Amino acid sequence: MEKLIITAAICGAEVTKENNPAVPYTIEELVREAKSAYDAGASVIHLHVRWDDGTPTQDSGRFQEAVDAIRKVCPDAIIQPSTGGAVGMTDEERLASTDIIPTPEFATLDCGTCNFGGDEVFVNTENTILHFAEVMQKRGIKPELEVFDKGMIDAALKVDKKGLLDHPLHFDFVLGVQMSATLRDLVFMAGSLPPGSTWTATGIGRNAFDIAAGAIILGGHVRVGFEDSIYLEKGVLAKSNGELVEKVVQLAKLLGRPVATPAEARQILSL
Ligand code: KMH
Ligand code: ZN
Repeated sequence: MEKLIITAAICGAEVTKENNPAVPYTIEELVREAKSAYDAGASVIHLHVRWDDGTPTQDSGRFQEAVDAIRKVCPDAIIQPSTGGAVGMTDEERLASTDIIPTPEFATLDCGTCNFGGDEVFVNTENTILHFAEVMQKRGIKPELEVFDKGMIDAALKVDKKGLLDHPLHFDFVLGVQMSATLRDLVFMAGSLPPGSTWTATGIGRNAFDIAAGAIILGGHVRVGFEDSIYLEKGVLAKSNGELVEKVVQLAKLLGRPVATPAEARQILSL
């Protein structure tokens, strides 16, 4: 089995310091959290940024500042800007996170519209998905295809049919937002991909580590971090993203799956 790629989603756009005081907002806090995750074994940093007051932004200057600062302490990490941003942002606003130097090697591409709790809807129309795929392909950015349910795999494959995705494809299954975070559904999703694809799984909230264990066993890769879950175990807040990554590293060790370095992750992902 391939070595395990661990992605740390260190910040997100929704979680706040009220949820967990260690959630990073400032550049210094983002650097601290990225370094804790990288030191623990993460090879990919999935990045959202905030203004100092916690407001999410896709401002390219803020991304540039964050990436440059993270790069100083995690020199070979794969930094993956979010193009999802926060609910309600325009497409152009969202894509601005990739307008940095050097052009990112990897970025997310969300493959459908989904409910985000209450009245919140994360909108990704077919034209948005096509537009993001076209821009990323032109600029040589590998998309991580974010899928929140099975239909989004099919939506991604429609984009692929138009020639807008370079192979091999890489997916991230986000389980526990729209579809349930169960091993049954993880197995179904993993079995629904074209041959040669790679995939990562993310379990939201209390399912983070069940899904991580399932992904490790099934030959997928794992994403954890404050964007997805703030608890190390029931009732115990994680003090850092590094603690969440460390728990995945322990699971991988118990299950006999070595963890990939950033160089190995680049090879597995064909970056
Ligand atoms: N914050 C969500 C609205 C991504 O990073 O591409 C979108 C999101 C997905 O987090
Ligand atoms: Zn994200």
